[in-house]
Amino acid sequence: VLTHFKCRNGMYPRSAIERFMVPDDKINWSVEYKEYKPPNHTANSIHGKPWADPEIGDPNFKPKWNALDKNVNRESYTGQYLIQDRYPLNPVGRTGICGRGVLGRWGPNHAADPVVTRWKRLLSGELELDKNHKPILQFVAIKRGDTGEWALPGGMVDPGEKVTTTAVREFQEEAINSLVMSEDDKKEWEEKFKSFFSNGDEVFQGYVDDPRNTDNAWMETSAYNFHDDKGDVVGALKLNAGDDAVGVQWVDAAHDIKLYASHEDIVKEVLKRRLLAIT
Ligand code: RP5
Ligand code: MG
Ligand code: MG
Repeated sequence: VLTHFKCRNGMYPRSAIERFMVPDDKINWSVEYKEYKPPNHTANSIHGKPWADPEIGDPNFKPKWNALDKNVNRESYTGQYLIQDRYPLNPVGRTGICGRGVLGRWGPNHAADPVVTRWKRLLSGELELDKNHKPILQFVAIKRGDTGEWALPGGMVDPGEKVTTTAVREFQEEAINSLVMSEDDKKEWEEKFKSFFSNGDEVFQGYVDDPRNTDNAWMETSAYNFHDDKGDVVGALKLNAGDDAVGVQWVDAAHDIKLYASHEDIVKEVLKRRLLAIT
């Protein structure tokens, strides 16, 4: 069953607004919660941004909910979401805040997450094994500038952009700092890693328990695993934090790992699949 914790109770990010308390058993919209009066918040910073929707009720804003709306995907991976008095409703349930907070889109905000993996190796090149004699999977994590948490180097899908393209582009921007590369260096990099990034395995598609979610706007993502089994492709990757990332490193994909939003679930899924694939 889908649920959420990180977008419920406590302060809303980058604001002085406290979410209305939502107990576990009152998350679902179908459960009555008479006292529920969430504050309404849409951050000033998103008004008029080209990547943000207008206000609901703006005569020029005629969104097609639950559909591909021109270039903007307003479909949810969770199925049909409800519209209440013109506002889309979070498919998981109450978050204690309405409006769209810092998110640009009403309804689903689509992102993509790259999970770039390799096996941990000794200096000799041999696989390092854990105490159960299993190889140790590592993935590229970035430190988010906004919350300081370690996360996958994901980002928002641009209108009309292919989701797999977003995953690779965000990896380049946040983990390689391609934004400061010259066009020539970028071309060279792309040539070198073209085949590696051309076949990612889709490992997750769905709702993200992101701290920015509200009752009317939420994050969804598609995650792709790009795995370097021999370790000779990603070995050449020079990691360099860029854009809104303030750190980047290879991290062991352990079971007790703590990451931003739902990213630990995604990493655990990749770990499970990778270990299954070698036995
Ligand atoms: C998460 O937020 C997604 O899984 C993705 O990693 C990220 C996209 O937002 P930004 O990194 O662009 O803030 O929900
Ligand atoms: Mg980004
Ligand atoms: Mg990002």
